[in-house]
Amino acid sequence: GLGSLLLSAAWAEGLDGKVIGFSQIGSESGWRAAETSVTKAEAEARGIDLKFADAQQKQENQIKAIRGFVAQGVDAILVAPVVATGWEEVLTEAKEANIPVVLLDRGIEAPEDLYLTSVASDQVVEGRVAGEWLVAAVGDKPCNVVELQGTVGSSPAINRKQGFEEALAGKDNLAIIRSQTGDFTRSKGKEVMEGFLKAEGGGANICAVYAHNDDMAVGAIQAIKDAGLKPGADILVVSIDAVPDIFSAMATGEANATVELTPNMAGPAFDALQAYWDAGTVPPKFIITESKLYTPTDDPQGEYERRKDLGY
Ligand code: GZL
Repeated sequence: GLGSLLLSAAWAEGLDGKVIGFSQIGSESGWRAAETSVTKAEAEARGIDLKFADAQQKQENQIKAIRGFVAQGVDAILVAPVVATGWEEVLTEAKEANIPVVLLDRGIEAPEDLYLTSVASDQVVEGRVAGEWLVAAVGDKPCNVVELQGTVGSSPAINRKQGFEEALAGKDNLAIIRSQTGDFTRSKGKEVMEGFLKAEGGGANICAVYAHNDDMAVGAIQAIKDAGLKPGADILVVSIDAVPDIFSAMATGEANATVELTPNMAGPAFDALQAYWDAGTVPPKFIITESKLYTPTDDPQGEYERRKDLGY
């Protein structure tokens, strides 16, 4: 009858007309820019009215944006939390307003009832996959590694460091001799790598650089070339994200390995919200996306082509 027809129409309606706020960190990296464009496309495809707020990598701007979404009475809030701490107060305000929160691509240290679910990779696994690749690549040769960390206090920086160190544990031919944040950006990654090269005999003492994201690796590659060395050969380059430009570097032998991070965290987030609203389905607290290793033997040119139009 008409009732069931309306019900099925409502079901089919899905998220059409829903107003969802998105507190995005900024556009510090190519990967972040791709996440933003993919999220907007996913929202568009579902008829969602997405309210977008760019925080220029400042937590206080994210907190302001979330407060604004609560005041607006949005239906849900997506947050990519720039750092792991300091969220309890504002997320409690969202909870008290009965607005579900979904975390994207980074985790937080807070009671789990403050968010409906979190869509992210297992960042410890990412660091471990990167480390295991380097261990296999160097065999028993001595190898001094320098590390470009992500944003201080962010879950990826903490977890990717932990995973990499786990992979190197017990391998006494490998040592992390310098480690500093490049804040996930190309320019800072280049600047910090320049400092490492100067401090280590122009790079003669450095066998590999591990960057917590490809953008810092691309910056480091430039610094290595400026120092007259061959990235990918004199100094191995391993990083995370699988952005198009790291595949270009692989195609010219200037990068050696990356661990893929999908920019599409919003798709699973929107699906979880739809099931929650339509059927009361409570999602798992953590929706983990895949981490896949890519090296120059994996058709880097083809991988570049597949990714170049996703908004990186
Ligand atoms: C990881 C994500 C990181 C990317 C960087 O999930 O938060 O933030 O690896 C980005 O490129 O800056």
